[in-house]
Amino acid sequence: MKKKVFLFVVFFSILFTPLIPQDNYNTDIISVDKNQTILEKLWGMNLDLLMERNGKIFIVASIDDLIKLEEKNITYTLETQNFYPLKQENITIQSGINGAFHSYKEIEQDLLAIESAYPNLARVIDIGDSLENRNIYALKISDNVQMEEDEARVLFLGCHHAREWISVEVPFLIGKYLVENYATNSEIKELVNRSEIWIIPLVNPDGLEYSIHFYRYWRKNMRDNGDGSYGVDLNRNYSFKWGYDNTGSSPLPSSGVYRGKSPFSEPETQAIRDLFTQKNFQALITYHSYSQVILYSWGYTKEPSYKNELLANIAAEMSALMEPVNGRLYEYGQAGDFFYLTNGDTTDWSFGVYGIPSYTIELPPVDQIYGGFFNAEEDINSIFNENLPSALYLIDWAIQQNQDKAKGKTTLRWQDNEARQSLNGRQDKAKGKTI
Ligand code: 0X9
Ligand code: CA
Ligand code: CA
Ligand code: ZN
Repeated sequence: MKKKVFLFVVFFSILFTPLIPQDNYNTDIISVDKNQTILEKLWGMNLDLLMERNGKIFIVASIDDLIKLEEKNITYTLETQNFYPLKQENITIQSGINGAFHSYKEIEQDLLAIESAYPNLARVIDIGDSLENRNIYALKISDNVQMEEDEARVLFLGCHHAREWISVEVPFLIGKYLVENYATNSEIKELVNRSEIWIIPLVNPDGLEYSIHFYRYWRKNMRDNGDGSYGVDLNRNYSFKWGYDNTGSSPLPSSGVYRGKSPFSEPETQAIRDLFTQKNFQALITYHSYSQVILYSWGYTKEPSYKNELLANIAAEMSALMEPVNGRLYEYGQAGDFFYLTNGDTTDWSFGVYGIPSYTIELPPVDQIYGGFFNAEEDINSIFNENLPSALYLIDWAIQQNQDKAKGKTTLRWQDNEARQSLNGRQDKAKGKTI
């Protein structure tokens, strides 16, 4: 087969690769010899082709894929063990390697640049170290940023999952936008003056580096599980209902949704937990990709939470503000009711323990047919643009909460808003969607 044809196969396999097979999270990396016969047999099998190296094709394969390969008499070699983490000293910092997306060093540099350009508004805080000793950075944005004031606090998180590169960019760009527009935009000035906005664009720096330099589809952190497998799913490692069942997370270290040995076993989730003990956040958004949806608790059960109406109403407002920007509709709904169950995720913990509105925003594309985890560099800005109004809305909501609390009021701002009435239809539409 000609190289072009092979690239074609790779391209379409990537396009049609299921993101996380719903009932089979386990994948292995295997290799098959690259020759005419095998290439022809592989055609149309919908495999997740990873790369070509030394005359072999590497494939990310589920158990079902392995069975299919065996049925077609294709011999393969298990390679998972060989995909151990790169030693840190072997990683060369090449800023261009993941293009316009940020690497660890690039986000570090750009956060520090924001801090030095806006010393009164922005402060970079190292909130903890990853397993491989990278810093987990938070960018705090507020007036009198060196002081701790009695202000609303909102948290934006990115990149729990290594391969979801766009989820670094959106919270980072929100922070950048706030400081750059502070002087000229009175609305932004007001929001920044009355709140503390905390941005942690890269919760999983080790995983991101591994995804950039070695294996694009990496999801978890880089924990050596001691059985030849690597990685804990950081979005299954929070303590609320941790390990509630084996559907919402897995006890198996090799699983893509491995929950870890114990709640908060990972330094990356510990860093978030510890920040919460110091700062009383009023709301949070954690960015993931892909699916183009807004999700809220519960994720561990289909039962609605005790604040379901509030969570749904804020989600409706956010969705309504996002759609006009580029015409992309973010459906919304209760996480556990929407795609699949999760336990030990960020939002069930922050909502379950602290009672604050907490959202998972799955950024575009809406479907793997439109690229899955591979967002075009050219789309970074439009995705940020449509996410900005929802972020500002949540900050504003938190400010109102703070103010109402101070005045002893109980009325919530969203209850006055008529816009949500027109949105009630959206929720039904959102339900029933499956990954
Ligand atoms: O599975 C996850 O952790 C999130 N999706 S992703 O494809 N980015 O991995 C979704 C978490 C939201 N919770 C539920 N859907 N229950
Ligand atoms: Ca450190
Ligand atoms: Ca302040
Ligand atoms: Zn994710």
